[in-house]
Amino acid sequence: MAKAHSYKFCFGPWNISEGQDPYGPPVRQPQTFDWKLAQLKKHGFDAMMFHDDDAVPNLDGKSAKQIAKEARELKKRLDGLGIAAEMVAPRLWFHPNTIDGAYTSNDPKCRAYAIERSKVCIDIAHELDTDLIVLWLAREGSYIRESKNARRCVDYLVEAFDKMLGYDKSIRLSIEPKPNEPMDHAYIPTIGHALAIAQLTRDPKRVGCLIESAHAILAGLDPADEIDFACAFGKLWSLHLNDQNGLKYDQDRPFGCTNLRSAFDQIRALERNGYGKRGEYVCFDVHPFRTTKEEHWLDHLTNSRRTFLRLLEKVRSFDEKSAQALVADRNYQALDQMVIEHLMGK
Ligand code: GLO
Ligand code: MG
Repeated sequence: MAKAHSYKFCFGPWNISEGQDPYGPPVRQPQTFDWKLAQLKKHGFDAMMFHDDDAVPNLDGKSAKQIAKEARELKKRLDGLGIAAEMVAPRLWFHPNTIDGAYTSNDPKCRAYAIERSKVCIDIAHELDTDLIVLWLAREGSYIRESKNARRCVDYLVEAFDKMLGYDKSIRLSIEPKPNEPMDHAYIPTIGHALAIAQLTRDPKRVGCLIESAHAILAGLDPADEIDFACAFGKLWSLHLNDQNGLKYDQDRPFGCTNLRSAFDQIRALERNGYGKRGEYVCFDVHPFRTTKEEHWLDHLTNSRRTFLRLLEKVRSFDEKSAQALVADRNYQALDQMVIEHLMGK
């Protein structure tokens, strides 16, 4: 199998999930954070992604000093294990103040909470030595259109991003678009929206994006084209590879599980743009199937990594010269079959 080459891999503690869904409770006993860290290392991953409260649990009740202390302690443990923190993301969808949205809540007190919480997230990122703040804008959208003023919400979002950019001049914001779930419609559903709103902020250079394969598919878009688009702007700063079977709930399936060819195309796009060469990570935002037994609890992550590396070999051994000859001859039927044969192997 190809060596990891320039690719570095990561996942988040939430990717070792316990199996709860809207229709049933957890089916696996929660594991400790230390166990998750140890598994990450053991299975060839290099970094962990963090929500602010993955790094410092129950942070809403804690003082700034206490938060900094706990974050520093975590950093020491990560250093001891040789694990980097890829990013920190403010969890802006759990707290009662985020019921009607965070930055775009109709209530000014709730909007202020969201901004304060984001500053705490930035402080934690600082302690963990990462400059990347990921913004999955879970509840920035509406259930019914008339409940919010979408025009004003764009201003609220820009105002929040500006406050973060002004609070710490060294951080970068990486917006993770998703078109729906939990909302009916989100205000930043695609990479185009993320990169457009970046232009309205006080420092567009520090506002980029994160592509999640499933989110692109839910928006009816092709994840590989989204990758090329973001890279054309130099703005793809993180990546959540996974898979999604059609337009339904967000599935976070293992990478390549549903559409191997699309996974191949996503890696081709990463390769041609040199993704990873500037230190970016390949993260797998995947979840185990609910039926998974505890002894197989890491398999969705190790399988995603394995599929990535096997497909990377397929990308690197693809006969580009013959492919280009077929493109020149506009023989897309033969090109199509060539890709299929290559993926099927001997
Ligand atoms: C959910 C998102 C979520 C984010 C994570 C990091 O659909 O993909 O898992 O990636 O909270 O911000
Ligand atoms: Mg994600």
